[in-house]
Amino acid sequence: MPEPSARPTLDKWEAAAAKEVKGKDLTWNTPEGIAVKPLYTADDVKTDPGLPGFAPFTRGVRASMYAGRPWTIRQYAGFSTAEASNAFYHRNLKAGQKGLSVAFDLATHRGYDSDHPRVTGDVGKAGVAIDTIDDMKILFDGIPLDKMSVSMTMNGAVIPILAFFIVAGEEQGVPRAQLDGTIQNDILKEFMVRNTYIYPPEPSMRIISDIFGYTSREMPKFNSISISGYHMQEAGATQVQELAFTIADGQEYVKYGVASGLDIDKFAGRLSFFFAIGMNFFMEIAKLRAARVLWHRVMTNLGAKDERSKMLRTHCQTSGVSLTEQDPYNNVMRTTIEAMAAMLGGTQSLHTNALDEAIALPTDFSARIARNTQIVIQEETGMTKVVDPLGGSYYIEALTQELVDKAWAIIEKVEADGGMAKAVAAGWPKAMIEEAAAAQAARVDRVEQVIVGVNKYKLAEQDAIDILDVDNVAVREAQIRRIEKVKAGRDEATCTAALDALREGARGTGNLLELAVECARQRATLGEISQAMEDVFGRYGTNPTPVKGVYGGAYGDDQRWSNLIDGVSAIERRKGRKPKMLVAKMGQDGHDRGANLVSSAFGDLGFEIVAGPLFQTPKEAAELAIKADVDVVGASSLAAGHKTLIPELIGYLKDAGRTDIKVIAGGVIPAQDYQFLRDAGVQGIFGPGTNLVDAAGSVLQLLGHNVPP
Ligand code: 2CP
Repeated sequence: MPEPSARPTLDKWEAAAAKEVKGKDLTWNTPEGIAVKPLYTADDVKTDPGLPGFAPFTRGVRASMYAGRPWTIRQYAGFSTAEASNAFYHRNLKAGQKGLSVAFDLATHRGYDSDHPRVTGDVGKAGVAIDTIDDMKILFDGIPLDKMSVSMTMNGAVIPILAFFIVAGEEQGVPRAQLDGTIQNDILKEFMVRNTYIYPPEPSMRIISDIFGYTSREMPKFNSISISGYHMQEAGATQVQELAFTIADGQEYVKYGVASGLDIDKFAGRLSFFFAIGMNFFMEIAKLRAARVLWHRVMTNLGAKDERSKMLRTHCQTSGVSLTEQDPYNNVMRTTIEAMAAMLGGTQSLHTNALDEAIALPTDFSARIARNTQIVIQEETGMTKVVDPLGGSYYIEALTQELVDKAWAIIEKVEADGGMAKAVAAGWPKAMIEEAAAAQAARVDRVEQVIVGVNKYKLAEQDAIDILDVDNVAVREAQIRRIEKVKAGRDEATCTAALDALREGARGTGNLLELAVECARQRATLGEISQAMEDVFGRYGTNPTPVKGVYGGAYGDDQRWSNLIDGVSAIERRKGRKPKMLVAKMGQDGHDRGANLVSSAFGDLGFEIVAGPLFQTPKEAAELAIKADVDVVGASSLAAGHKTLIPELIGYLKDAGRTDIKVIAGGVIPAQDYQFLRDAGVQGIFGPGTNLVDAAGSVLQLLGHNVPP
């Protein structure tokens, strides 16, 4: 070591670096507004991160962390029937997975039984169909619910699903006090980004308090909520937005729980979190550390005394949107990098995405690689042997503090507005996320942000990979047979009485989960339990409001963009009105990032956009298209319903004599399905990673105007 006086100063380093890069500014301005410098030193570290296992838990919630027990390898899965999903779980557990995580289909999420006419395209797609307690029992057949921790991603139909889970335990001989697991139960982010809500916000918040009350009393090992930022990042949020809104959501739930009469330290220890881990490696590590600091601060302010109540425990999932359909084997590297960020950030539980997850549910092959990514890190690398190995890194510590400060400013704004429920109702968090999404889309389309294989280093030709295709007609028929069997075998009078009691409880103050458990015992279906509450609460719906000017604003006087605007004007002159497009979301798929981006970009080009409501049937979408007299319908599909829903839409337009209305499809559509859709009459298909400027050129061509390349 040189003597302190002989050590080079920062000024000297700056001069040396400037000389190397000929004065180029090396500051990296990140999307969250952080100016990342090329070098960090001890001068940048303003706070002592303390020790792991001690407040404010910057360095982790356990003293020994992974040296004592590695994080739980918990792969999120579920598809088609309970039988198929159960077999998949058994195979995965045998191969080294440690905890379960159930994915439900969208019909289940939205509280519909598989025989409901609104869900023909959704049953068994993107998750498992659960209609009755019998389905739930089959799902966990041979899996002891007192030993295996089970996470269930359910928000809308959270009451019937949790009731089925409790009764499945009972009928397995496991008392509910021994049930170990987590329910997502996070409705605020549903209203912001994920959209699988059923009821309006107020009764939805009551449901959450009822679940806190019941589980804190009856199920001490069960995590009553998974407060989720994941879907915000998937929808386009920056890491600061994800962090701030997630912590603010958590704060709001605690306030509601306390207002419902619960003692904060009786339920707060079982609140858990869920974050996305994207490709900004150090930012993600710092984000998890910052989240723990923020939660500790929030809970201290809310009066929690028990340190466990202030400890942020989290699940993480590698980022789905960071995966690409193009050159998909790159996704293995992306997921590995993200998994390392999650573990270096100190996650408690982790899902690593499969390489084909940008286009379909994983196959056994892709699921194995995803799972083994975690096993290799845990068992081959020695990375788990040291607690918080990045603690004390100048950059990580400085970034952690910067994220804390930036997120805190947003949390304070939320508080000033009266809390997250009010902010969500006012709509500004959603608008902020959508603006970030539009800005990001423009960066990618303009190649300011590189995505290998998509906007740089593209393959001339690409081999198709094998993907899983679910025959949802067969799944639906099997589900309907089981619903009929369960209904035929139950005592109608006691079942009706249990449902009536639930309806009354919804009108009054009875605990909804407790009442639903009785309905589940009496073999009421998920649809019936949901409907009993819907009779009182109503069903909630909103219309999208696409952001304006952000995507187009990024193009300035770009020549191609100007050519497109000229093209739109040419069509307007010819038709005497602007070209008109319905952006349609059919089925129970609430993922609206793609639809909103298309609406924003095409709106900025001068199209008249009809932003269709979520959850339309094909018939409703066709009627809206005809009524609005659009030139083109853009059907956005992210949850695998396209092969059923889009041909039906085209059928209705044809029956109405409106074959002049062109139908295009966009979203998560595997190449294997393109010919099927073309044969059904789809005139343009835009898969994942589509450049919106290219897409606009194709649509203008479809409308009879050729835009110069
Ligand atoms: C942990 N333990 C330890 C140590 N580490 N004991 C001694 N020494 C250690 N070093 C203890 C814990 O205290 C705990 O016991 C037990 O071991 C289990 O550890 P855990 O850390 O609590 O892990 P876990 O059981 O896996 O729980 C993790 C979470 C939980 C995060 C708390 O909420 C969870 O599993 N969440 C998963 C959520 C999920 O899968 N979501 C899927 C999203 P005690 O409990 O007795 O203290 S699906 C995503 C899609 C995209 C969607 O949403 O649509």
